[in-house]
Amino acid sequence: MSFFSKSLKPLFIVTGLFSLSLSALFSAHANEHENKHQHDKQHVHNERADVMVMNGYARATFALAKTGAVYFTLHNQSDSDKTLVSVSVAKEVADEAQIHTTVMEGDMMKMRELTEGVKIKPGEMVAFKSGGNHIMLLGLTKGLAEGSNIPITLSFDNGSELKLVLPVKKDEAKGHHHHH
Ligand SMILES: [Cu+2]
Repeated sequence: MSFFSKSLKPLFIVTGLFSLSLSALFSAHANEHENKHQHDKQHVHNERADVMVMNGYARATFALAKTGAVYFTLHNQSDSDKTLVSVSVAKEVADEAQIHTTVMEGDMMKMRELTEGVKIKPGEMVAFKSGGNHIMLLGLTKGLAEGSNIPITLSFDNGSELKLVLPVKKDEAKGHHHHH
């Protein structure tokens, strides 16, 4: 019995520290993580861009949050490369929108701005999701309330723009067990 408690205790502490540092990391980015299941689709088609946006939404935040994340899948339906070069957000919502990616540095997950954008090859689908490429909203004016909508504009290298109004949704992964 005493052998058990001796050998189990250090393991427990290590696990606790790990999840603590993880949550500290993610809260810095308004929990830019999770959200795996989404069922309702929305298709916004723009003739000039020839890029379709699917499953777009912004993740709901707490009222005082300063950062938020937007996710969607882009489908290039044209026969030439398209690069998402920048994203802008309505001033009433946030100061700025950036294209981010998530990289591992050692055992740390970090966010990086993709200043050259994200290229989508003809016929290809690129998902912007938690733990990967995503759109980061910086300087939120009042957090993102579930059920509201946010206007954002995607700009492509050929000068075309996609104006979207995306729903704000709760992180569905929350309250569930973590699946890997
Ligand atoms: Cu980010």
